[in-house]
Amino acid sequence: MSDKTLVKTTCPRDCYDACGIVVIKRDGKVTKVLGDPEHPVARGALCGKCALAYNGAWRDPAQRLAKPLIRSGPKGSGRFREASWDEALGLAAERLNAVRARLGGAGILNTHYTGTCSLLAGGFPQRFFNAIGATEVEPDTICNNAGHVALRYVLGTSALGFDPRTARDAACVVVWGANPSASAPHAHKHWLKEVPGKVVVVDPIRHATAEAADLHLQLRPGTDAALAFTLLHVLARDGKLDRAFLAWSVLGWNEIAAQLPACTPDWGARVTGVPVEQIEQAAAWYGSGPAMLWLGQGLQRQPNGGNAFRAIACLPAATGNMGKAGTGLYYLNGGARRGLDGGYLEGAALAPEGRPAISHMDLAELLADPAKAGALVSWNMNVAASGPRQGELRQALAREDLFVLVAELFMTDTARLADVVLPAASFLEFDDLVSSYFNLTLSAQAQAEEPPGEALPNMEIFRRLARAMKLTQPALFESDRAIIDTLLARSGHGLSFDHLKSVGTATLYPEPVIAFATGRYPTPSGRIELASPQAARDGHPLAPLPLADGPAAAGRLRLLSPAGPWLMNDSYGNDPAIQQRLGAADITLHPDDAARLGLEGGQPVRVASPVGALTLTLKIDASLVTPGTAFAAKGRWGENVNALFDGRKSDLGDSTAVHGQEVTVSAL
Ligand SMILES: Nc1nc2c(c(=O)[nH]1)N[C@H]1C(S)=C(S)[C@@H](COP(=O)(O)OP(=O)(O)OC[C@H]3O[C@@H](n4cnc5c(=O)[nH]c(N)nc54)[C@H](O)[C@@H]3O)O[C@H]1N2
Ligand SMILES: Nc1nc2c(c(=O)[nH]1)N[C@H]1C(S)=C(S)[C@@H](COP(=O)(O)OP(=O)(O)OC[C@H]3O[C@@H](n4cnc5c(=O)[nH]c(N)nc54)[C@H](O)[C@@H]3O)O[C@H]1N2
Ligand code: SF4
Ligand SMILES: [Mo]
Repeated sequence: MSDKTLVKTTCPRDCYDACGIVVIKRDGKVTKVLGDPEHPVARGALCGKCALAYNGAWRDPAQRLAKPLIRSGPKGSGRFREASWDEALGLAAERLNAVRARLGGAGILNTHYTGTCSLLAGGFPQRFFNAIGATEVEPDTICNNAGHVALRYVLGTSALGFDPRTARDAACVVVWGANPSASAPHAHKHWLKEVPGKVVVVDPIRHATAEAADLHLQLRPGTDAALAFTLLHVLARDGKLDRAFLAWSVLGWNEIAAQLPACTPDWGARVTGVPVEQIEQAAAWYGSGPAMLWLGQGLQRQPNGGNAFRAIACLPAATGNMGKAGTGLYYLNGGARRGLDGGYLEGAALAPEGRPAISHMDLAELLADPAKAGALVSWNMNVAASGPRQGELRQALAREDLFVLVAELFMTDTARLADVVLPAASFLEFDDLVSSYFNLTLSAQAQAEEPPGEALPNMEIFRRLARAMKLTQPALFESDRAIIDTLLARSGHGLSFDHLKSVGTATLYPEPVIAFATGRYPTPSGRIELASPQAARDGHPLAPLPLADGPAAAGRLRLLSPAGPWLMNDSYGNDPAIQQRLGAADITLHPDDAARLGLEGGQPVRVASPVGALTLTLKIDASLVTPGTAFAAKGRWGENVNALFDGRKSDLGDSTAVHGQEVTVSAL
């Protein structure tokens, strides 16, 4: 009889769902990783990609890095020799300390992001980078910073969204520029299906969530602010404004109202491509309320994404769809909602005054400059796959005198360009905490097995690196368990880690929490600031404008490259079962565009931008995209869509405008 045990843990990927997991062990060895049937989100099933990867590449000894590696061939050759931790860390410490002596801590660039979003493995290494004053390559600039900056102007915070459970009281849920069918598979499959009211999706792509919705507004990319102003025009025309709410809780309605007469449904339909009847229907459902609004991250990765966010955020303010059951706006629910002390976790107090930070959009250029960049440390991130200007970035990473240190699970494109590669443990191999950015829960990540070979969790990697560099601040050496206990104690929920491990996930509040129920907002005026004096002081328009990007220049298409269902950012591209489902890297065009370009489905095409070119297989689909727009999902290994992205910034937060990229598509 074999001895079967179960370990409850949590998926720490950058995903709205934060699924509970059950790990099945037989005779001490992990045999299967499954969704936890008792977990309210997972309901017994992982998403397709994790079901494959956690039972595939992530537990495949042939794929996992198990020993520290030191480069033994030319840069980028992929030739490494195995080394002891002492030797690898000794070399890294010597090189990093030499850069500090020459350029100061700022000469060391720190890139990190969503490899794991568990709290310690995602946050503790920041103590090290704060202590040495490294240049922070601001993680959110490659993902969601425009939205953060926009919502901080409007609401004073971007991290206090609706509690998803309040959807039971909603007559309408609008999903605007998010694609739960890929990025939040369980919210798509269960939460949205169980919403009692109407579901409206606003997205240039007809993805599975749009397909399943009551109404899909398939607008042209970058026309969202114009659509929002048109909806406001209709709401005002039909007497659906909440005058009392506007008077008490909103600053700057006059600046918005003054712009509405021109934003007629005919105008809106013309610039957005959405038929008048659909605009009217969406306004009627949203305006009748109670209505909820989910602002996606894809939406703000546009040249005017910040303005779009500010414009859309006028909708709940104008209709009073805030501060009551079944209403609200959601972008992210941050750690502070769970009482998590991020400053303590990341060692904010260790940072020197004015620690430098740059945008990912500027990384390739900075890295190429020996007078400014002496070393790059990359952990939780495959920056050679996820960052813009991929060709230039990879060339800069291969610079002979740049020291590149990578902590990874796998030999990624970035690791291949490293001087030293440190093997990291996966989430199945150490204890941690996970906090969903959608649901108001807190979960345990529990160790289910030992890491392969000599791999170590990020925390221990950076404790050892700090020691090798002769750093002495005690916070750099605090133990995992002490940090977990302190975080839990400070959170004020009375949770012990042992209890959390036994239940997997704790629901922190028994009833739905209504955000902004007091009617006060953490803005300077205490109100929702549709007109933001702070934005004006920062050199931005006082209030949002009804902007719409025009169609792509003649001969070009607007390329959207958001998440697909089978990859998780730049992870899982090395899993054979996932590769099989993905097939060849592809791009989807509308049949009108394909016909105009003389192209046929299935043929290889050359996709080019001013910064790079790629060969992709052509797919043709009359409903997925509208004419003028192309779709190619992000996240492939090897050269990928980011070879085409020129690194343009959005209007706020020095953030990525990747979905504003225009490309040409031609026969090979
Ligand atoms: N074209 C295009 N590009 C995009 C986007 C887009 O929409 N279009 N989206 C952007 C967005 S939203 C984001 S967030 C970024 C994400 O970009 P990345 O952060 O680069 O992607 P991830 O796949 O989340 O994580 C990278 C690596 O972390 C590793 N990893 C996992 N767990 C651990 C661990 O415990 N320790 C260590 N050391 N490593 C670990 C994984 O093996 C993986 O290789 O990409 C951006 N790039
Ligand atoms: N399967 C899977 N899940 C993931 C990820 C993944 O890579 N794969 N990545 C994770 C990460 S890091 C993030 S940030 C989240 C992001 O998850 P989401 O918030 O869902 O954002 P995206 O998937 O990037 O893009 C969502 C939608 O934005 C749309 N969009 C693009 N331009 C515009 C526009 O101009 N207007 C409007 N209205 N919509 C537009 C795209 O067509 C896309 O359907 O997902 C997380 N979950
Ligand atoms: S990636 Fe998301 S959907 Fe998939 S298992 Fe993890 S939390 Fe669940
Ligand atoms: Mo992201």
